Amino acid sequence: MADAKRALITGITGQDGGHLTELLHEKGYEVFGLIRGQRNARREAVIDEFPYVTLIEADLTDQTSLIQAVEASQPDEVYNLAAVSHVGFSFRNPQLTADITGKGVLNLLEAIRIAGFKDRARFYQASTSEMFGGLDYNRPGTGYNEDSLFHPRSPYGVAKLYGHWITRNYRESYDMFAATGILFNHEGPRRGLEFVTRKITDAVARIDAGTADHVVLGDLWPKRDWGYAGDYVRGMWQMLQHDEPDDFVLASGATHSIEDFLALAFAEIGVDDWRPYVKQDPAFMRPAEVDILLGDSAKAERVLGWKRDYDLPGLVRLMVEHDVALQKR
Ligand code: NAP
Ligand code: G4F
Repeated sequence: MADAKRALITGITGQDGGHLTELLHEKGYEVFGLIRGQRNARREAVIDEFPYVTLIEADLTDQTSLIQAVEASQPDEVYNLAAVSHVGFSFRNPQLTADITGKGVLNLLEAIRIAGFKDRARFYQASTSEMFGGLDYNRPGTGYNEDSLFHPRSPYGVAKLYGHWITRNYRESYDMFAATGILFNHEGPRRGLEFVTRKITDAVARIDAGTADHVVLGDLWPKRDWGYAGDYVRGMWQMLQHDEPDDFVLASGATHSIEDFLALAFAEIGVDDWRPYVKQDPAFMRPAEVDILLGDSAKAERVLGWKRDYDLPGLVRLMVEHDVALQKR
């Protein structure tokens, strides 16, 4: 392991953290993962699945713990995936979201500088299509790209925009290799049950197993540009292997409504009409909605050679098959 590259991942207990850990391990990296809290419920699962990872206790809101994490891991690459990442939750917890998703990025960049790693560690910031806002006035026909206007529509989107710009600022001010990936929605079997795609595939599997007879959702008309998380973490890694730090959109280039996703997911268990199985509750609706997201990842494809393996039907099949198998177990 003496010559192995060393990567520090924040958010290792999350969806992308799991995919990225697998990818970096396959590539021969020594992987360090930040874990927060004195009794994190997901710690044992991470140790079981990734026994080769070194976990380091730290929190994005605690500067001292971040400096110690950088010193302990001596990273060549830092992937900042940690965040309050649920848009609905961010409306109910706006200050917490600002502290973690926004200022947490500054805390980590400063930790890298203070620990003396600014010229060694390459930094990836998990920016998001939520920064665009999906409104009519700034909706480009071909999809949002790296030059599109930002108009965040949630405390989450606003906090992420701070994280995006502070990363660019550290690149410009301190000559750090600090890259941002503006990623559109990406999903898969590791997705948390609080997000709409996994909530649907989990419910479809329960309905198929006869242990549930409906799912309760919010608005069904919003459109998202959905891809597979495994494809997107490969793009993150490619951004840090590029010869200079930059900003890249990763997206599928297609947009579909929640209704479209429901139709595909229920079709996997042989149900043609999903409507009798879906109820709606305003509790799952947001004070301001992002109407439509559509991304244009031509730059990442051209400059990095980024490619996707999954389209939406393939992604839905993967998720439903996974959740049906879970129910059978
Ligand atoms: P996720 O599954 O919700 O994971 C979030 C991670 O952040 C968890 O590991 C969580 O750890 C950690 N975390 C939260 N607060 C923390 C704190 N104060 N200190 C340290 N760690 C903390 O998110 P994801 O889907 O993997 O997304 C990864 C990143 O990409 C996030 O920043 C998200 O905002 C961004 N993003 C995601 C998408 C997408 O479609 N998935 C698209 C664009 C951008 P605990 O286990 O301790 O809670
Ligand atoms: O699955 P969602 O919660 O994802 P959302 O809000 O698009 O955010 C995700 O993608 C972002 C990238 O664009 C990331 F930055 C962010 O971290 C996160 O990963 O909701 C998708 C859509 C929304 O329009 C929401 O209003 O589904 C709608 N929806 C309808 N019913 C629901 C529900 N969303 C959730 N979570 N739960 C529902 O019951």
